[in-house]
Amino acid sequence: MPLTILYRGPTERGVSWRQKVLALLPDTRWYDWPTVPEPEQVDALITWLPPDNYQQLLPNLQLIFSVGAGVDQFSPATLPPHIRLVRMIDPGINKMMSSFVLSAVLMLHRQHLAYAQQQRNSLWQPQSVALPEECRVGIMGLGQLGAGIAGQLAYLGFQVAGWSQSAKQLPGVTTFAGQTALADFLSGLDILVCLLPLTDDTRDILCRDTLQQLPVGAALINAGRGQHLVEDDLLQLLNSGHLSYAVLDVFRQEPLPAEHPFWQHPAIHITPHIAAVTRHDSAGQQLAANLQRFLAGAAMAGEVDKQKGY
Ligand code: NDP
Ligand code: OXD
Repeated sequence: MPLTILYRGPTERGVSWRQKVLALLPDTRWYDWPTVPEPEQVDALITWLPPDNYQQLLPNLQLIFSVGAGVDQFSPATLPPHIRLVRMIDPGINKMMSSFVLSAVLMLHRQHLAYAQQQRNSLWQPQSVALPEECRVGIMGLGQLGAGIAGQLAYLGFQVAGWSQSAKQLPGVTTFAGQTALADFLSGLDILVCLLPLTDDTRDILCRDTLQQLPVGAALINAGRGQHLVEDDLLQLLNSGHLSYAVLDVFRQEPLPAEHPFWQHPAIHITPHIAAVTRHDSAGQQLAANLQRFLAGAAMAGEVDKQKGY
């Protein structure tokens, strides 16, 4: 049976993905939201955010494809058993997240945020200079994104640690697993990078209790989700000097409201959720290949364990 797909998102990306899917699976029927002539025929929904009441609207839905790597917006554990959830696994996302995290680590390591402030005050004042091997970077989340980035940081000479749910072995990376190892992981870091998925276990994980286990002067990079971070706790730890800087790409409310204290804080560097952006070209190919796997009854890349939530 050919598939009927409902796509919801920017038109340009829809055109590109439709072409790639039809090139591989020419019998596919493709609807672009909000035009859904036969909603009961829709097998697969491709979207970043699900439309209201989509499960009632699409009674035969079998598949949801997130256009991004994260799936928390679908509340995976609440999906019925017959709906499978697939996140975007795409080399383009990996490359972009790598360049974001590497640039943020290097910016902190070489004190560029301090120099940016000094420049605003015409202040010529060298900061301490360290070699990469004198800087300890820890990655929370050693999945598709975190594991590769940990390896790249190790290659650059940084001391790298990683923390995940299950035990891992990665060349050049000291690994920690599970809640019981979190304190040991945190206590030896100069820079903490959050690349966790948002689940019930990871919501608010970047709170006072966790962040104050970092050594004094450590910095935070959050490219996971805004709901990982307890914002007031971060402000207090920056203001007390326990933490030196925070580089934040994701926020509890996006766009970040104009009156939010983060905007004017001298120790916070903000980017507008751009660490990794799904690309039309490579992601479209991944999507088409996954649909082909689905029709062949094969395992799809990035299918989410709905109970785990990632
Ligand atoms: P993966 O699912 O591949 O990896 C998740 C990692 O987190 C795994 O190593 C997993 O451990 C670990 N983990 C999950 N829960 C826990 C926990 N309770 N304790 C310890 N470790 C845990 O995800 P990706 O690497 O593909 O993506 C990570 C997240 O990055 C996405 O979910 C999304 O939120 C965010 N993201 C942000 C973007 C941006 O632009 N800012 C862009 C893309 C993604 P284990 O391996 O043992 O299961
Ligand atoms: C994603 C994101 O999850 O953009 O892909 O945050």
